[in-house]
Amino acid sequence: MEIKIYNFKVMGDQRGSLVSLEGNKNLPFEIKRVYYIFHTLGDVRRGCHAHKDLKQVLVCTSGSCKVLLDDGSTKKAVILDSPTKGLFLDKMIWREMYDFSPDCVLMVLASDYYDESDYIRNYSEFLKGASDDVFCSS
Ligand code: T46
Repeated sequence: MEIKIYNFKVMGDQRGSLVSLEGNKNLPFEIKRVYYIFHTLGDVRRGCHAHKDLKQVLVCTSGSCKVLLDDGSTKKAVILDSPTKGLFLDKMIWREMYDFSPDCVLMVLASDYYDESDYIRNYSEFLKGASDDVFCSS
């Protein structure tokens, strides 16, 4: 599984720093939704699901957290600890976010509106879908 991290261009001057995110420019899709996760307790795991179609980019605008990515055959963990880094989460990737620092603000840019029917919240169901995906693309 390839992990795609975007290193955003920082526009800085003596006043501080600025990052600009634009759909279909420095992000790989049109942005239809933005949400952010904050005040998360350090010992909880969030996510624990996959999406059938949704694509997202995760940016830790403050603090840090870890993200486990699982494509059904490989698992990789990534630390997000900079507002200049964006982690691409493709469809059909099981994700778990954990080890949130107290000041963590995790901003998520999403390719579509909220739709509960796009979630796969059962790991066995995800594995079946992931292996179907492999079968279809071979
Ligand atoms: C994901 C990871 C990275 C909404 O009403 N609208 C929304 O846009 C979202 C994202 C959530 N909700 C509701 C659904 C639940 O009642 O907010 C509640 C918490 O959502 P959830 O338990 O799905 O949150 P996480 O942190 O487990 O997962 C979220 C996203 O849902 C998910 O798409 O990939 O962050």
